[in-house]
Amino acid sequence: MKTQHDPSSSASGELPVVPESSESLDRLRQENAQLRAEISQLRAHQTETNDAAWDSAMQEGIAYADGVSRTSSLSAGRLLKQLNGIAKQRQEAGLIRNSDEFDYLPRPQSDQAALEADFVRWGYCLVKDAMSPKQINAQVERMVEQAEAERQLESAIMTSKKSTAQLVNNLVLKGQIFRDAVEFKPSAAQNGELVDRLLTKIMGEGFGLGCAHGSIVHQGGGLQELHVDQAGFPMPYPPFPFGSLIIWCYTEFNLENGATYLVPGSHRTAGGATTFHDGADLVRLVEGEPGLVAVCAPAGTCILTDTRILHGGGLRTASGTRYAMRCHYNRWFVRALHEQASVNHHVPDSVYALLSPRLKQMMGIERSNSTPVGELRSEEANNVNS
Ligand SMILES: O=C(O)CCC(=O)C(=O)O
Ligand SMILES: [Fe+2]
Repeated sequence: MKTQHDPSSSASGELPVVPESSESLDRLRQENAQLRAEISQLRAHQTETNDAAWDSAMQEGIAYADGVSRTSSLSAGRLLKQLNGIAKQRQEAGLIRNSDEFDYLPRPQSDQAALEADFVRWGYCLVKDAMSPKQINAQVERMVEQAEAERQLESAIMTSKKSTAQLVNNLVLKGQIFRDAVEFKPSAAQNGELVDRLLTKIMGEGFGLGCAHGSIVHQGGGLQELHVDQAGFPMPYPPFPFGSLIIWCYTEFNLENGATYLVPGSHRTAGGATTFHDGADLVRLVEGEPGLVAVCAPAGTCILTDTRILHGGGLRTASGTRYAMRCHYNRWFVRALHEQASVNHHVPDSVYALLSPRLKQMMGIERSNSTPVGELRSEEANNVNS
């Protein structure tokens, strides 16, 4: 039967047919969810365009700073203060659960589409068997040797009290094996190319390296305050991360072993809006469901995180040691983020000679090209500058 046009309706054409099949109901539900997500994103980014709003903004002057921050930005730093001590409190109270207790949270896997879905929904995903046991052994061996040498030289960076954790900074200067892993060569990380593809989707082509360091956590070490890894950027955050911290698990990650604590889903809403804005109640997120969890992953897993996710190093209560390499990658226009990373400031010539073109690009230290490029060629020919 043909549907009649209802003249009193606001629709100008034919009225839509009421769907009968469950297939079209599903499709409409999806469309509806998509539209709701778009509306909530638009609300989050609504712009005031009236004259009164312009007048008060102009009167306020350049006010992207919060009056406290030295970096002239409304940074997440003060917002994060509400979480001071909360990881320790929850750990002591036994309130941090292993992520594998929640059947909906990410599990290690190799299917790219499923990994992308986890990353979008929860702010992290776990690449299964990203390194083989042999590759792990070779890297741990080199890291332990380097860590020992730095302690001997009294230049070691101890990051937890009573020397229960050590940071081995600037790994790209400290071994070919680390350089190869940083640029995802299958010789150093058997599933590195998948990690590379995911990072390229997260940050776009030509992403850079913020830092690559070794993390050695013994019993009693590892605990950090909860934070985000892009806290230096002004809030509110755009609907995408500026970078991604990835963690190569050289040993098994779980609550007792000092796995990374994180709040799954704290990075964004379904529509892409940020959770981080002035006045945000972060404690509610930490105490909610699933709340703060310890990421479970067997040795060999690579954990990819969205830099907007709330997380921190977890306390190791078990005996023994947690070994990992943490690499922070950034969109191509962002410089090294980690305050400790000085890797790009001084690269000895002997190491520079060993760097691949991609590593140089990642580190932002390509040598300048002595041949003039593009429009500058004609400039040189015409000597317009003299
Ligand atoms: O090592 C970890 O588990 C996390 C460390 C971390 O979040 C960081 O160094 O920014
Ligand atoms: Fe972090």
